[in-house]
Amino acid sequence: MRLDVVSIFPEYLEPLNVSLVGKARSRGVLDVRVHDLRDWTHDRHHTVDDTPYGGGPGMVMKPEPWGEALDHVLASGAPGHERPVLVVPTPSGRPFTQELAVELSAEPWLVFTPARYEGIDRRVIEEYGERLDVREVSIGDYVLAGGEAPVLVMVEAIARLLPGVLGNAASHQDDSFAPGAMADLLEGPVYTKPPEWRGRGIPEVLLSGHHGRIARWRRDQAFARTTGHRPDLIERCDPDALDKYDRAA
Ligand code: 6GU
Repeated sequence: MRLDVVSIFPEYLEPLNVSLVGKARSRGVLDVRVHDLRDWTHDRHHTVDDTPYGGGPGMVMKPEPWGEALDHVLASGAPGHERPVLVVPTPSGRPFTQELAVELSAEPWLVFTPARYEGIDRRVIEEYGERLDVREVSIGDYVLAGGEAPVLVMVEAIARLLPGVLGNAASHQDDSFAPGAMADLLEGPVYTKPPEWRGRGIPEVLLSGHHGRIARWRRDQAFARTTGHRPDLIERCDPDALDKYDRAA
């Protein structure tokens, strides 16, 4: 998968060289290219923003540098892969969910446009929306100073789904929010050695070797945690996904 990121803070994207995403890059699973938006400015001060039409606080990112940057990135597409999905991080976007991460992980090419200030001149989104699949996406109900941290969040969520990136393919099968048997339930607690730490032991059932009882216990823990932390997930879950034990709880 190829990923391009255009930003006025390319150094903010340095963590893409680290850990899981960094390893995917060095293994050739990911081709990540970070671009400095200011490379497509032509004035002495490398200006990327200006005051908003209609007045109001803050600044708006000018369309011309974005247009030149995106034209440059699009022109570098390999034959057969000329049209990336354009991911535009914005607090006014659609929610970024595990479902969207799965969908985007199937794309050969994603281009991210993290903005600062009050966002990008609307005409840029209109212009590329005529040629590309454009997704305006928010990572949650809070406001950040810019889209770079959301890009790191989204790339990590997407990269770990790519074949050959996680050591163990089974390790995301029962993730919180993964589709499947534990769908819509948060993951419960986990334990490892030593068997006793500061006087605290391990739940007996996990030492029993009884796979049926262990699965039952994990499911009950997941249900209890979801009820406590995210009652909204229980409300909207398919009643058939709850079993008789859950309903009794
Ligand atoms: Cl994608 N951008 C900004 N600036 N703030 C956010 C966000 C994105 N998602 C949640 N808050």
